[in-house]
Amino acid sequence: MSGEKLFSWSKRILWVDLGRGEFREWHYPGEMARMFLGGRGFAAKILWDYLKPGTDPLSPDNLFIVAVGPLTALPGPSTGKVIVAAKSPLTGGYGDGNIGSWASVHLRAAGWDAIVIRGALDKPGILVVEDDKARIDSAEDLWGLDTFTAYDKLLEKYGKNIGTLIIGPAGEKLVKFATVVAQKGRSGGRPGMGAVMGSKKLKAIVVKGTKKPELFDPDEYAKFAREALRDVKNSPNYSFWMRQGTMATVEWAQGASVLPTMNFREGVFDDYEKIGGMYMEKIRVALRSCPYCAMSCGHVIKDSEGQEVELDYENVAMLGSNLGIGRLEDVAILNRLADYYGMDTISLGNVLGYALEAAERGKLEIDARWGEVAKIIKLAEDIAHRRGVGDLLAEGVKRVSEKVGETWYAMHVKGLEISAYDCHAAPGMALAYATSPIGAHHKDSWVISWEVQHGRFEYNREKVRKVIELQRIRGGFFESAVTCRFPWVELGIDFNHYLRMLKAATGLTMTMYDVVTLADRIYALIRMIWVRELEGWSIEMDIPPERWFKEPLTKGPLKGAKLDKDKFLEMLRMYYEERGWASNGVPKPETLKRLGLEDTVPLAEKYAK
Ligand code: PTT
Ligand code: SF4
Repeated sequence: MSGEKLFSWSKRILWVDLGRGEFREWHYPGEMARMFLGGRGFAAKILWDYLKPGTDPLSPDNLFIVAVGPLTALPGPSTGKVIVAAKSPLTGGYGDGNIGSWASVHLRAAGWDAIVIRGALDKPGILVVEDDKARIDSAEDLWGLDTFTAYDKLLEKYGKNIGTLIIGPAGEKLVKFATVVAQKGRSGGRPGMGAVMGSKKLKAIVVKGTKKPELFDPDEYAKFAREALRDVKNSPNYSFWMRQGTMATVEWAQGASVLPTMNFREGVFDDYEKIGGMYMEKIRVALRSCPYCAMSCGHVIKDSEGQEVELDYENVAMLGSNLGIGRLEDVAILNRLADYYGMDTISLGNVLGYALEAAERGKLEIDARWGEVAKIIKLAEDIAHRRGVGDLLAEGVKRVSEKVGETWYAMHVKGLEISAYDCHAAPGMALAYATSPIGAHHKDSWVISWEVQHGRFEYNREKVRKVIELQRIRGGFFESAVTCRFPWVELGIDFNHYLRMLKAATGLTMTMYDVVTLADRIYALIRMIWVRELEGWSIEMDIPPERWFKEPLTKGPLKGAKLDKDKFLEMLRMYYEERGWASNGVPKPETLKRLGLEDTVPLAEKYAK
């Protein structure tokens, strides 16, 4: 099996041991590609097989994984994406993120499907991968620099035609929600992937490749890619998308009463128009995108300090309405600083929101109140540098709330902060957050728009199935094929385009049944990683924040709305049933066997109840 030829996959993974200065090429078995596809699937498989159980996420033994998939960086719709993954220092469980980056293109061109990095350097360094060769260069001159300056210096040193993954001061200082920044304004790895790089003293990864992936049927692939791209351009949503991208969600979220406001107290914000897509359109100065994208969504404005910033809905909602800041140019400063220092905007918005609320309640001493831009900016900088109270806030909202002693308004699941959709009146979205494989993130199941249209106050099996359907396609397929999901999500191109492109690229025929099996396998494996790393599991891990059950909305058309705990628990039980997991949320041994995950069965036998 290991001698078998594969198409599109290079079948090569680069293993790097930073401590020993060793570089090893691993020809993984073809079975791994068929069972896990790439990206998140590979990351989960590698972490399950090779991460020592109980590893401290910030110790040299953690594995930092960079992975592409069989559709990554092929000429097709929005394919320039890469996954970063590791055991998360924020949650203690599985963590990953998806970044638009030239590193994706160069990794494919260098002929690697993934890089797995173990160990730690004594002094700051850069992992440089040039086609088959890898080495460590010194980063002593870059350590301490923000990601924008470091990016410019890397281009100066290695040339413009490279892919980069960089950390900023937040990653160096082990801020628990530090991200990896690809190029100015593209950042990912919410659950502290930047801190894992920082703990390894790895300032950056630079990749340069000159080859091309070999495809099963290049002509067929080109034909299918052209057809998909034609549908992107012909989508009725295309022109509005090009005007506002994800920023249109501000107005939508306000209309649906889900715009996070004042630490998710409310779902409407009086000044929403001042931070919305319509306003952004008027002051936009540029449009940027990830590599290989024909539907660019990086809308750039000038912030209050005159600096250019690429905006997205999540960033603007979490650093705007959630903090009571109603001026887009001010919000943009916080967005820029998060990219500049390498911190996750969503977690930053949450931890700042929590701090402002705790201060208002007299539980935390900080010199800032809702909407006080300059003071909030100072706090954000203190977090990045772990100065003063910033050192505590850098630990993330779960740990901060435990220290403060008020946890019911700490907005997280499993330690990962909630992204920008309030769920007082959205039990389906609350379930999506509760069961996301990395903690509260919308990326696996953005069920909220469907839910708002199809009965938001219902707690039923149809909704549970919708959450799972989206998790399978978004979290299972797109994260493992590693290509942007927006052409499908936002422009509605037919999902079959992807299956056709995959077949032509790899020769692998995948039906929807195979997609479901793949996704369920990856989900079950990730859950088993959590079970192993946490030494057990409790249903409490899948419960959304208490605020949504306890305290109703006090404003807007949905005033009085809150979640019903009993009904939510009933939905969670349905979710476990649909997935073939036991009533405590651990996959049942028979489910794991059916998915081909036999080596996880003994652990499930111990913990599934
Ligand atoms: C993603 C999360 C998101 S999801 C946003 S905005 W979004 C935030 N972006 C941040 C940012 O910017 N800077 C920063 N310092 N922190 C940030 N944290 C937040 O991170 C992103 C786009 C977006 S914009 C989305 S939805 C889609 N996400 C995809 C995904 O997850 N998978 C996939 N196959 N395709 C996707 N396409 C879209 O990509 P995380 P990016 Mg980001 C600046 O990383 O950890 O996955 O969390 O990567 O290159 O900026 O593209 O309204
Ligand atoms: Fe990147 Fe946006 Fe294009 Fe997706 S749609 S590849 S996130 S620019």
